[in-house]
Amino acid sequence: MGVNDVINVFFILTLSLRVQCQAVADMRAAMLIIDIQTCFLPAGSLAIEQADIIIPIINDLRKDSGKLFKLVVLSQDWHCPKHVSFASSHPGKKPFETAPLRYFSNGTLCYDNTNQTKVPGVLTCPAADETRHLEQMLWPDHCVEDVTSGPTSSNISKELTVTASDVIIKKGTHCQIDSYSAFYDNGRFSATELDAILKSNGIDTVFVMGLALDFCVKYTALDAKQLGYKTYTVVDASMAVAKDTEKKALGEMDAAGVELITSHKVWDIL
Ligand code: VGL
Ligand code: ZN
Repeated sequence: MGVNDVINVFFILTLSLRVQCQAVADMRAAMLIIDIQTCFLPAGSLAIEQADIIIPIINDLRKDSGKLFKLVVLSQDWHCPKHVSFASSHPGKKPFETAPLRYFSNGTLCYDNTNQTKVPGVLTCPAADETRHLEQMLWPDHCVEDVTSGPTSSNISKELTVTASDVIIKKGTHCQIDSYSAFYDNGRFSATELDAILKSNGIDTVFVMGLALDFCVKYTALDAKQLGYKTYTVVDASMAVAKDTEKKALGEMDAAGVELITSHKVWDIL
């Protein structure tokens, strides 16, 4: 091997190193892993059928392309024991029925005599309609704050790979309003810290996956897109509550410009 060969090898090595560093420097993508919690898994109180099969897919994504994500965010549905989204908070109502809810403009719930959704301690709505209406789907008690065992546990699954640098975002933390999106509550009265955390890390692209595809994954992806992030929903790393709402959710995300992909595609995009 002559001097020129040595120089050439050196040149090629430093070039490939620079290309790799460039890839790392340009890495502005985050993984948003939504609500992989006991309450939504097969033994949970709001069990999503076969939800457990997506966990190894998410873990593999972290393993194979994990170093290419600048940030991994885990969201956690986190409700007070008498949360307004629980059917048990509405006398006479059963899970999967809906209830009309009315809110003052500051996001506090008011009680409208025309519906049967009286929640203890809630003020009566003003006669003049200065309130916002939300049709709330009522759920079984689930993901109760600080409950760490049993079907209503809000624990993140022990099967999911979690590392010390992961960011955890709690959602649904206000007793009187539900929150499907990891960015805002359902009335958009308040925001979580997610957008600020993504922005402060220079994130411009998000890959959303988890539970449930037709609720929290959908609303998180729609909000991410609206907030200006390049947004991908990883469909095979997500599971829906029901087939009909799954189809509708995929259509809504597609129409909003969210890219629907499978986990195999992630590596090609990054
Ligand atoms: C969810 C229903 C109620 C979800 C949360 O994570 O999709 N669904 N709370
Ligand atoms: Zn919930």
